[in-house]
Amino acid sequence: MEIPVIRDVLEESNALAKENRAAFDRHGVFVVNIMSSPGSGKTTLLQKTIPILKARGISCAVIEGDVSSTLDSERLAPLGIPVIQANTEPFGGDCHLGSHMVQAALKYLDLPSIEILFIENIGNLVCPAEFYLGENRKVMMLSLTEGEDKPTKYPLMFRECQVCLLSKMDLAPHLDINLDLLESNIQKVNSAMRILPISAKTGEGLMAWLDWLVNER
Ligand SMILES: Nc1nc2c(ncn2[C@@H]2O[C@H](COP(=O)(O)OP(=O)(O)OP(=O)(O)O)[C@@H](O)[C@H]2O)c(=O)[nH]1
Ligand SMILES: [Mg+2]
Repeated sequence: MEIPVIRDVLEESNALAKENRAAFDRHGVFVVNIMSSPGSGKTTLLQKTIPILKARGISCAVIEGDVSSTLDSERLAPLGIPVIQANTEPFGGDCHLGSHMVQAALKYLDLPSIEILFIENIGNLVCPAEFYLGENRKVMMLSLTEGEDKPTKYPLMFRECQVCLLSKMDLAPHLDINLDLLESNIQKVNSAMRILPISAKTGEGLMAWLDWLVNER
């Protein structure tokens, strides 16, 4: 008797991601998957970024990933853009968004009217890096409070992403973080990675981040 073996556990996931990507491409939607540990500042950055994009006439939407709750979506709702909350708790509490969840969220979005779709992935520095969702770019955030050793200890996230936003720069004077060491640790893992220091609190680096977004689109 021949026993079927699923050789690529990601096969099905990637097939759905490709369908997502085809839908994004068909409608000219630029999709950015933002990933980080819990609390690095993803939602806060979106709260600062989206109003500026809106003021420039660029329409945005967000798929908000969390294990549980609609708290982050509630923070983004006042921006007046489409926000879809994707919770994994009812399906076992996955620590990352899957391409099937993005596909489910697309049913609630009018893609032709969206220019940039942000996917805020579930806060986790490991699992989200493993899954392609159909996005155009993967961006990660590392807050200064997390330490210089994270690129060495959690390399996949740093390898997979094109940009590392170093967040909470305003806290630098209060921390013992060695920024040169952190940057060199990032470069050892991914020498092509673009490092953008930002502070959502003071606005430092926000323009460089917006320039990157607009240019990449
Ligand atoms: N000092 C400082 N605090 C910040 C900054 N950005 C975010 N925070 C704070 O960090 C905390 C977490 O921010 P969030 O934006 O909720 O982080 P998140 O990555 O979306 O968190 P999860 O969705 O739970 O993974 C909040 O208390 C923010 O006010 C910053 O630039 N400087
Ligand atoms: Mg958040």
